[in-house]
Amino acid sequence: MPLNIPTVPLKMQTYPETEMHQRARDFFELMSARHSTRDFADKAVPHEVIQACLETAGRAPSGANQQPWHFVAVTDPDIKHQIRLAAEEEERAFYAGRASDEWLAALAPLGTDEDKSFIDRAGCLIVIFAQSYGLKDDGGKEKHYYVQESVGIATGFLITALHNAGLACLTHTPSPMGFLAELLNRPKNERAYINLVVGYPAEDAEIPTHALQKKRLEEFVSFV
Ligand code: IYR
Repeated sequence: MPLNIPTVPLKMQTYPETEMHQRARDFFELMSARHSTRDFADKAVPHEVIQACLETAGRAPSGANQQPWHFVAVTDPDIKHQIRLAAEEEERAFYAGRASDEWLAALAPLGTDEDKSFIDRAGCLIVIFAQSYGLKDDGGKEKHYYVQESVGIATGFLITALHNAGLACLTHTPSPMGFLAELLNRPKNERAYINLVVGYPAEDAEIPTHALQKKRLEEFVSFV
């Protein structure tokens, strides 16, 4: 279909149907084994692997292709520790009253609490920022579209890429998260979106059995 804009051919691999089935099932198996964990090994993660996974995140679709995201990969133990301390301060307030009883009840099967010592252990934090608007070279603002959706999709790409590479992660969202932009000196157009804790899983890493309770396809899909 000719478009009246500059174009290039879409170079995308397609497969015979039997191969499609196999690939779809294999990918399901791979992703079914992905779970958030808080049990990380105290071990550095290879920089090149993090970089390649971030490249993958950067290939996510976004509103008007504006790519309204920024990722800060933190491996410096001192900065990680500062982030841990600031996060624990918010989490203490959260568990001591900021969270509603209904919220705490929903979290009960996960066994979470204000202890975020895994931030010190995990090799890397990838702090994901959403750019509510863009900053033009002349200092002006550029409106961004579908920011939350775009950054959410890029985060999904990243989590998938990390799992594919054999790294575990946890989507940590202390609330409020303003301290992350402050500690990492991010510009005023950026809001922290998720603190993604990344690392090798500990040898004895566990997950709550609750995590295995996934909805059956019929419960979350309709075919029309
Ligand atoms: N931020 C808190 C609470 C928390 C909230 C949700 I929603 C979770 O899925 C898990 C935890 C914490 O990290 O402990």
